[in-house]
Amino acid sequence: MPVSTGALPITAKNLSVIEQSKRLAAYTAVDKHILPEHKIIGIGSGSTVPYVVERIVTQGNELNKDRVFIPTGFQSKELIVMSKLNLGDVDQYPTIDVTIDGADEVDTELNCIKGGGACHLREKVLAEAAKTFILVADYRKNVEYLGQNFTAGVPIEVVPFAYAKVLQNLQHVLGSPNATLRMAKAKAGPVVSDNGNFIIDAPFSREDMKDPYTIMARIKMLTGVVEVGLFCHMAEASYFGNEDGSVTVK
Ligand code: ABF
Repeated sequence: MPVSTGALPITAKNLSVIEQSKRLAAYTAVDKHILPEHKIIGIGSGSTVPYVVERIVTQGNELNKDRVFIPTGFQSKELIVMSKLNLGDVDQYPTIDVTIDGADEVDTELNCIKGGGACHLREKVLAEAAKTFILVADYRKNVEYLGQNFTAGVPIEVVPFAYAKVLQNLQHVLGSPNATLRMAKAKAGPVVSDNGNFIIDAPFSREDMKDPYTIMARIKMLTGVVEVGLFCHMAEASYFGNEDGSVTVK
């Protein structure tokens, strides 16, 4: 059940309410879950995660000099390097103490949609590698069921060679007639992930989304699909910053 902790006052005058909410969620999650004994830390992607890193930096160089930070992609790698934290890779550290990441939507069972930023393959690897996986987001991401607000659909990473066939299967076999290939801004071409793959966004009905695990498993069976942006029963907790300065914890 959600509980409101009212953990931190929001004071920054130059941040919008949404940015303040992201920061509140991130700070609260770091304070609760990034403990002195945690040495290997996964850093996710998106616009909430910079506040996670910002808070970790305030824990001080004494603690951080003995830690290694594993990024989920180009953006978080830059963030780690710019913050002068130690950079590592998941092939060196396949077991991570805690990974903190953002989400596009989180339901009441802590299932979530991720991949709005096209990083969900690496995000899922770091989520699975983590002993504890924590989500941080602003209040707009806190939903009853997946697809409630995030209507773009489930992000699906596909190898370029197979995208047309996967798209056809999603539209005509798996019940997502509006599935589309994600295009870069100004339609300059398809969005390409950090792994050199394409992204398909596939909206599913409310009925289908009642069972996200089954949808995820069916999509993953399509040849050419690399990863699906449905994370089912992976997160231990999710923190949402609210407009009134409180934090909802699921
Ligand atoms: C990543 O960034 C995602 O998987 C998700 O698509 C997005 C969440 O972004 P934000 O923190 O910007 O809302 O974590």
